[in-house]
Amino acid sequence: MATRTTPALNRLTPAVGAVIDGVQLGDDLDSETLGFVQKALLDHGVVFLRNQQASVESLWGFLENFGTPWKEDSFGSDDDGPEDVADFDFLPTRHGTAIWHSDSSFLAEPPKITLLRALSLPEIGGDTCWASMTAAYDALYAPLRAMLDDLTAVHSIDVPMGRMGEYGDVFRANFEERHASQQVHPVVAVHPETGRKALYVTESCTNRIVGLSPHEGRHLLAMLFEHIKSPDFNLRWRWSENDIALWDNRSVQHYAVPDYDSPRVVQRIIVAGERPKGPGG
Ligand SMILES: O=C(O)CCC(=O)C(=O)O
Ligand SMILES: [Fe+2]
Repeated sequence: MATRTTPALNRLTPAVGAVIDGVQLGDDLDSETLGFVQKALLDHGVVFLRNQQASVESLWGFLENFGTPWKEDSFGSDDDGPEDVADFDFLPTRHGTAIWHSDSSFLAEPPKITLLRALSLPEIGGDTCWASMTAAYDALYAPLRAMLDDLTAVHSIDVPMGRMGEYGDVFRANFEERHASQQVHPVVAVHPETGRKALYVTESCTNRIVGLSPHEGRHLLAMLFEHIKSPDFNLRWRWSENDIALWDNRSVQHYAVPDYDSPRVVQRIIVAGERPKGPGG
């Protein structure tokens, strides 16, 4: 039977983020409530739902409304199911995600959506920040936006893996069996559903702009990386157990603050995405 709810939405900042109350995520949402969540995600880039108790199977079923779910670390294996989603402690890998990024942008087809549920948290610390790449793009001077619209950039797994020390080597070995270590993506990606433009270069993975000299590219990227960190475009979420964050990697980036040294256990599921397209197609 479909679950009947009265959803309510509270925005966190003008640029990014909203809390949804009155919805228990799962595979039995009625179509109106599902549409409410889908629209909120498109409108606000990241949505938060508190006290979410649904089973992993049921969350997986919920995500099937958005596309094809994958387990958190598969980087595109063919036959994931909810039984593959293991509870994951971020403690050992926390420095790898303490840098602004959009998930796995080093893939040809990066995941479009990520779902994270906090299971067990440090007493303090371990907040996560999200920033709107649409707002960051819109805030740039028009001639600069026009220039960026025509550029592409190289995203490489080497940069984040280097930050993860010994864990990086294990990830890289598994990854390289299936994928090239770098991809070229547009600097400005057009969201396939909203048609809005968003900056799509990340401090985590983007190491070069195609066609620019090394010093031009380095300085342009440094300027953009500084720009997207502005508090004008971002929020900081203080987690409680059983919070779910659901975000759209095509319109936001995130940064996990590594200021904790006790276990921080989550469940994480991603939804397969498409190759990003620039304004020129
Ligand atoms: O630790 C976190 O809150 C988020 C880590 C991260 O970057 C991710 O799950 O994609
Ligand atoms: Fe991430």
